[in-house]
Amino acid sequence: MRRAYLSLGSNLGNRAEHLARGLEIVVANDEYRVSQVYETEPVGGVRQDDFWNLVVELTTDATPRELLERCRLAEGARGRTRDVHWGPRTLDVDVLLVGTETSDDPEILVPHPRMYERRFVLDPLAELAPQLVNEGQLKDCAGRVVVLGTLNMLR
Ligand code: PH2
Ligand code: MG
Ligand code: MG
Repeated sequence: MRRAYLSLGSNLGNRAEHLARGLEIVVANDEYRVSQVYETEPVGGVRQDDFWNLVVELTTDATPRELLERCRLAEGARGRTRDVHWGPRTLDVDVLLVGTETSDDPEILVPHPRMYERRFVLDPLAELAPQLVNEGQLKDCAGRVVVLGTLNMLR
């Protein structure tokens, strides 16, 4: 067993519901801890509404590939379509870290190659696992973020 971290984001439709339902799918039968929900300014891509983002920690034996499959299942279940690159989405789930494993499979790069540039990833990650993020990394990365509270509170 090791700790894996996934990032969930939504900025289209009922964001709390997409996050909550998606979360149920990605955790499967693993033990998990979830960060609070952060309202975050869109980074890159087209002009679009603010995202709600969170990070979940799994205690799992799943491989990066298996985790990617869960991400795709959860996105599909929430009606995710892929029309605009980095455009608005009901649910996006990305694998950030899987223990100390690295993956150079182009479909599932681990650690996530852009995670340290993104405040919407690092703030919720630091909430769950402060040892994985340092002050300098937080200072250098982009995007306004506001803590909204727990997912249960927002549903
Ligand atoms: N996801 C992206 C691009 N930009 N910005 C925010 N704030 N939150 C996201 O989840 C996000 C983004 C690509 O997946
Ligand atoms: Mg993403
Ligand atoms: Mg994605």
